[in-house]
Amino acid sequence: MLTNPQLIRISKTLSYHLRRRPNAIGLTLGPGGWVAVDDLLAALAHHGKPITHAELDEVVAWNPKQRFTFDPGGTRIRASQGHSVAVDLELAPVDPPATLYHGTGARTVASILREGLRKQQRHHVHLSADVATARAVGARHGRPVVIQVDAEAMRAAEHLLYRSANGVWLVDAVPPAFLQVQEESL
Ligand code: HQG
Repeated sequence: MLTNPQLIRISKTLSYHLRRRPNAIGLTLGPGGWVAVDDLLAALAHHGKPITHAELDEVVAWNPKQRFTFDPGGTRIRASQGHSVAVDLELAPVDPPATLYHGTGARTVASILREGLRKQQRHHVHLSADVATARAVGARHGRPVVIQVDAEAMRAAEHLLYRSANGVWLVDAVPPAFLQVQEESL
């Protein structure tokens, strides 16, 4: 059994290499962002960050945002979202609920309303299905402000929206016309 600090530390290592810097430990993400579990464990061991298969299983099951997914056979693993390396997650576009939410820090709101939501370092703009999650995401960037996204209108305008295995909504960009700041955020 891993302790909480160990779970967090391993989780951060996995996020880093499965989303941002696979090549730092000699890995290449395959189609869909998948890597063989055996390759991942060998690469981590080779770079002084050894974990056992059982520990990997424990971290994947524990992760509060279910950030990592095994394929059905359990031989491959990937991060469900949040990548900054070029990767095609091979997700199919899904019809979104009428409204989605984006949480951000108060100081970026003006820029977002002017330019729309941009993906910055990540591969997609991340949207949440509920206000509470959006607020928690926003709080990582200062005083949180929740912005409503008219997902229904985006879909009608042929924008493609995707949902990751762990329920995060992903889109290329959101133009300002589809954005509205939640009144109670102000
Ligand atoms: C902001 C976490 C100025 C955007 C969470 C955000 C999420 C703009 C920041 C996931 C802008 C990017 C993603 C514009 C967007 N002008 N600022 N035009 N457009 N921004 O971390 O959405 O822990 O890349 O509002 O749960 O905060 O990684 O994205 O503040 O799902 O698993 O640019 O990260 O998941 O920041 O978070 P991020 P995010 P994990």
